[in-house]
Amino acid sequence: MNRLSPLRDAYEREGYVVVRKLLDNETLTVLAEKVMQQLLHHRIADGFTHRGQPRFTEPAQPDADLLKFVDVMRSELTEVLFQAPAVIEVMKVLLDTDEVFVHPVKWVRGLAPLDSSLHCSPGVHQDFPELQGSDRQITLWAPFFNVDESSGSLPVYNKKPGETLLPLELALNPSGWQVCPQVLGTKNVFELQPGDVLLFNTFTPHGGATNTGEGWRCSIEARFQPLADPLALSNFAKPLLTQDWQTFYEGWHTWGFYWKDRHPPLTPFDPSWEQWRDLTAIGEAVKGNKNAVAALEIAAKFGVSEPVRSCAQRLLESFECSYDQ
Ligand SMILES: O=C(O)CCC(=O)C(=O)O
Repeated sequence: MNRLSPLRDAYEREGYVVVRKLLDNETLTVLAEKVMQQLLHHRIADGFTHRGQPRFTEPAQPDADLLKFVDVMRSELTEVLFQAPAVIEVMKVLLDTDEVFVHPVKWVRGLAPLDSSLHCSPGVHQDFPELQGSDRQITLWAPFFNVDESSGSLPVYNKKPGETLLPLELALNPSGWQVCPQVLGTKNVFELQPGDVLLFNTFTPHGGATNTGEGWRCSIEARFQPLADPLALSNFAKPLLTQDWQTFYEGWHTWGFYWKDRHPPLTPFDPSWEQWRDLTAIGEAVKGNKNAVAALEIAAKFGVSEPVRSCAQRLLESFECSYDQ
């Protein structure tokens, strides 16, 4: 493996790197058309903006299901896109390994304009606590249509060399938390075209994209790691938005269950971090911190034990009462 690769040096130094024109254009175009078809079908786009993004139109009813791109995610082409030799070659260089593993779960996201009813943007976070397993995991983030800072390109932040987990604070975003702004290094945001990718390490802070344009920022993401590194079992448990892998892979010809006989050593998911978040949100809510509301909603729904769920629910209700007064 080429240890002196400039790409690898840049990745190791910054925690991220942009690679232009990496993804297969034909495959990406077919997937982008599927994204557009879904937006048109739901009547939340009506053509393209001058920047080349699907132009946003308000839905009759704001509904979170409009942000679920099941068909695109279930398409075998999403797998074809990331298993491509050119992509795997780059991963081999960045990971300094001959054997790369592509995580089975891929995400497709639509980020609606900031002032719209469907705007929903994850705050600045690190991937590791949710994904666990290998500390060398790489996230690949790629837009389906042109994107720049104002139309929602994903920001990545520098951090100090060797730093792993960064401190969190409560925030009113979909996860309820964000990395404390005071520990973040420089913010970096790139103008990207279809085919370009942003690659970053599992500890690299990223998120908080803002889309002040008129269009949808639509993106796809996948994760990669050395085959020999550990993988948390939760990454295999279930596909996103589909009941099980059998259903997910229905109709696939080549890549269905590609991981069955070739996957990293599996490790249990460590729930202590999620439990810490739920209990801290409860503790802060008791002290009257209204920034705990989003984290409480998650604790009320997904908390590990019934007392945690009901306690979070009661606190939420007490906040709602105090808002009413
Ligand atoms: O697309 C976004 O705005 C967030 C993406 C993200 O959090 C990720 O790729 O881990």
